[in-house]
Amino acid sequence: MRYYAPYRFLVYTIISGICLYSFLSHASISHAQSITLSSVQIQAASKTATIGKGSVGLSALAYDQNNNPIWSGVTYEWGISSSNSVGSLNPLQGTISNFTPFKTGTGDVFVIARMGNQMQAVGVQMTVVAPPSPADISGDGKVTVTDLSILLSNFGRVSSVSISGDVNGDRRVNIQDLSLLLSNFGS
Ligand SMILES: [Ca+2]
Repeated sequence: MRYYAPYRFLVYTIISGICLYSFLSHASISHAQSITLSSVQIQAASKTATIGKGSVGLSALAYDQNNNPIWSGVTYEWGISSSNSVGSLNPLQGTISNFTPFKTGTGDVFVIARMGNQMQAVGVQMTVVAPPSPADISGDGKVTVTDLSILLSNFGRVSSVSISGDVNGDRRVNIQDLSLLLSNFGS
């Protein structure tokens, strides 16, 4: 049969293709089952939070042994060190959590990632600071002689717009502002 051989070759090719497809499918399933939860990382919008200025967004993501993100099958549980609670977390489950500061200091926010019977955890230190004092005219975070100097250079001025040195915001720089500045001096 002259035409039988090519036909048989075609059949073998198709069977080989099916076998290869089957092998590759099996291989990829085996790969999926062997994902290792190698690490979890926290991304923080900021590691410094100011009291009264809202919450800071945090997100967690788990990574496999090849440092690729694991997009599904991982649960996240958030927590904060209780010995120095400087804020609260909400929600306590899921990839996203918000840190709301309420006391100055530092605290460790952590997340525990779980996948099957595998577990990884990571922490990030959050620093909570007090809102800036209105007496900090120069905006350098402290009330110093620099601020006193600015206030005194504008002393007695009245304006319809904001004036540098107007600590209490009444559009005039006077003894009240000086008093406020001196009571916050050095802070
Ligand atoms: Ca004033």
